Amino acid sequence: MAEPLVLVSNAGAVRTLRLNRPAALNSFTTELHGELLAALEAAAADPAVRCVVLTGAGRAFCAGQDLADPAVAPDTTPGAAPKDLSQVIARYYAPLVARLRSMPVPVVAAVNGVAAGAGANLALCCDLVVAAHSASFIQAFSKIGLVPDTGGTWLLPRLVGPARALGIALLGDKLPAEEAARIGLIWQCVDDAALAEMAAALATRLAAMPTRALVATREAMNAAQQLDLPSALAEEAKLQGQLGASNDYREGVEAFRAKRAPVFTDR
Ligand code: T3D
Repeated sequence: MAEPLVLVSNAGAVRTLRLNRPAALNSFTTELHGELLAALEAAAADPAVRCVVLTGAGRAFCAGQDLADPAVAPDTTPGAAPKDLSQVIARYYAPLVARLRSMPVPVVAAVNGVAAGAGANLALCCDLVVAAHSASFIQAFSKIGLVPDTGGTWLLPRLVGPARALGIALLGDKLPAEEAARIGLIWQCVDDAALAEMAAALATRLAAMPTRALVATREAMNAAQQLDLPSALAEEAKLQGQLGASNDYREGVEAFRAKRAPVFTDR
């Protein structure tokens, strides 16, 4: 039987999804897309999962689209019709971004090596991005005549501002993890040897937190990008109204008053 393209493991309430095409730097084929989306759906549907970690097998996180995949690679035969990449994006990448950005639990990217093209933006779609010191981020699209996809045009200017976003996207240079953390593209850069432990500790911490409040925070911050202040205040009031009726809020306040650690259970 063929090895899975996404390795799934559990540690307590943390589910780790490991992209597993190391010989091709975990680049995306249609099969990998299918397995990753299914693994994310399964994690989203499993009440025992309270945080997801996304990482890569081998020396890379993900090198984006597999450029050797005949389904998408240009046919260089003279006169051959061009492939319609809009279909590839609509069918595979857009659903992946939508699924990641709407997960009912926080998602941590543990970027263990190079993250290029769609692979870089896959990582940036996650809620917190921790990268090994030797990892790097490359908006490789411009080098092959494409525009950033997998949410790159939306994410990059929001994360680092329009000037840096455009420089990163136009030049397609390798951005080392340390620099990515310095400019606010990612949450943290850690020693290579510490990555797995740090990502696990972060995920375990998030898993013990009030999940609904974390997810509502992500959603409110995303929504606020499009809102004026009065509308953002109204959105905060609406969410606070919902969360104020939750078991987790009651538990958080009770635990505070009793000077004990809270045990959050809502999801
Ligand atoms: O096309 C569409 O469907 C639209 C969607 C597009 C989304 C995208 O992601 S477009 C961007 C696609 N990705 C890239 O352009 C990145 C291509 N890869 C690289 O630039 C380099 O491989 C890296 C900078 C990521 C790493 O460089 P390096 O020197 O560490 O490794 P390498 O030697 O280049 O690669 C190692 C192997 O992985 C090599 O195979 P081999 O020679 O050992 O058999 C290489 O061909 C393979 N590999 C790396 N990236 C890809 C890949 N194979 C297929 N597709 C790849 N993207």
